[in-house]
Amino acid sequence: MKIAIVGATGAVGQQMLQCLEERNFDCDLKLLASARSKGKVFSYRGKDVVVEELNEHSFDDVDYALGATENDLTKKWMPWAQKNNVIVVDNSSAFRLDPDVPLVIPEINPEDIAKNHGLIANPNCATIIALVALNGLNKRYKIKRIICSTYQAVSGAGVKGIKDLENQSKDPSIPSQAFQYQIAYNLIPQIGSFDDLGISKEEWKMQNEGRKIWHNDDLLVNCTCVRVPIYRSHSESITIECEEEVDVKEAQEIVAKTEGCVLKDDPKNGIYPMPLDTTNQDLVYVGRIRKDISDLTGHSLIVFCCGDQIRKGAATNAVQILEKLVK
Ligand code: 11C
Repeated sequence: MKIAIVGATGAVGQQMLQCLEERNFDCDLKLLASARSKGKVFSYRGKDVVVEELNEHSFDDVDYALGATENDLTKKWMPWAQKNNVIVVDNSSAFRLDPDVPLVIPEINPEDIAKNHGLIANPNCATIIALVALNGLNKRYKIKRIICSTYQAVSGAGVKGIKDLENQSKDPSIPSQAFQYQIAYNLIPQIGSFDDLGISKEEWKMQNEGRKIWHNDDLLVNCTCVRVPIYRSHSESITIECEEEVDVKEAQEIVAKTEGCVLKDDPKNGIYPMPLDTTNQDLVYVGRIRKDISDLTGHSLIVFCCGDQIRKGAATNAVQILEKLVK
């Protein structure tokens, strides 16, 4: 079996390589990237793999591909993969809302993988982390509405975002490559461009993608997405309004049993999720679970969650989909 990683030298592509290695994925690997990275060498399961330049013949001998490129480039190479009947798990947002393309979080809707026509989309990182945290609660209480504020790591903007934080932490006068403003010692309440309603592209994703993943077209989401000077874990403060009345103790028990989650909820003893603790591992930490006292019906709950953006928010989720596909 031959698997290609497209965009293999970026932050997500490199993490995909590491995830495959950690999971001892038995395959021949092809690493594809731009001309600039051609010839770089990486190791996979004890063998050297040389990065090749992506072109229309790259997929001639490939069975599956993991996509980790920006939307424009993804749209360019996808027909080359499809021409060769390659099954693709793609991390870009280019095809996520296409009705023919399943959008999958394996802990939530693995059954949708079987509906694929050669392409499965990986959701946005903030969406994955929130929905994994909320999935058990959604099953029990049926979430109608989500109000979310995100604290998103610089890794969401790729290697350039990580470099900006590294550089500016030492010298704030170094100009940003990935952001409109200095990110060290600052935060930026903009991720993606704004529309006429004043809502950014990133802020639409949790509603649009959440509806598709949970198969609930009535889900309402109001999101404020903020970039913060944290390297690679996103954090999210989330209020959920549910059809059923909620109970804090029961909600904690549900989260503790939810696949992909770890309950970290003993605030009086200083136990709650923090982005440093979720860095470089695959689980979503959930805590600060409490009633929303501003909703007198008792149907609303507040949670705080953190998850590694490059791993569960991107590469790990894609590799989990691939594992289910090849089974
Ligand atoms: C960020 N969530 O933190 C973005 C990165 O839709 O896959 C991923 C964008 C996406 O900037």
